[in-house]
Amino acid sequence: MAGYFITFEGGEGAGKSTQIERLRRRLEQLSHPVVVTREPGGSAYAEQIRSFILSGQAKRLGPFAEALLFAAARIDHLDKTIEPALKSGTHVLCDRFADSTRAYQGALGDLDSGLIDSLERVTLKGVSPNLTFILDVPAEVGLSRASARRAGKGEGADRFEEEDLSFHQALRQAFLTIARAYPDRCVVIHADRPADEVEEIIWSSVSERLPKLARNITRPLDVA
Ligand code: T5A
Repeated sequence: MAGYFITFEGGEGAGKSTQIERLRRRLEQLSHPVVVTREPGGSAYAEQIRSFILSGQAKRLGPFAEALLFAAARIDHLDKTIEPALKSGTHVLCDRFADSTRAYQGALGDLDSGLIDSLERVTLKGVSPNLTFILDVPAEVGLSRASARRAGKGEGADRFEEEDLSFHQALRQAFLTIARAYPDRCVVIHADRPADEVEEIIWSSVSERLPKLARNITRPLDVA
């Protein structure tokens, strides 16, 4: 018995956290055990690396070194949070995962895709999401949502929000390229629409792709 691993990807302010919370609620109403987590972060050491990266201190090391830091955080996250949950039959909803490294660090610099493949191979050791939602919004829309939310909390832009518009536009294309490369795993959701509508689209996709998740559980799941 293993849990399902579902990741949410997309540019800044695409609505990932909002939709993860809504999916968590739906799954818990059906009595499924669920863990919500995020990257970078999701475990004690990975959260420390998160603070270092998002403060902007790692920027001067360049995109490859930043990619290594994300990978280091991911190793701890997989080890301490994701794998134990999946092994115990708990479903994992993760706000960003390895696709973000490919998209962000790829869009930031000329990182050889073979290098990213190798890094992924040694970091993930075969763990791959069962399903990935790529929330797609125009870069301007996502950035304005993210900045409104941060302004509401009295926070400034972080390391990646600070990058210019052309970076965020390249990022959007990078996620769409990933979706085309992995059609069995990735579902692109046009997320520039009300959150309720996005939620319904995600739920029908979950029901279609992972039908066991859309049912109430009255006995232990067999989702091997
Ligand atoms: N990163 C991460 C890398 O460079 N490489 C990597 O390998 C990894 C893992 C993480 C940063 O690290 C980078 C990517 C990121 O820049 P973060 O703070 O976790 O930093 O940033 P994000 O993951 O981008 O999180 P955000 O909170 O900015 O975006 P979300 O979660 O996509 O959006 P959400 O749900 O918080 O919504 C943002 C605002 O929009 C509203 C919400 O209420 C909220 O105010 N909203 C909507 N408004 C209108 N319509 C909708 N449909 C809406 N949905 C949400």
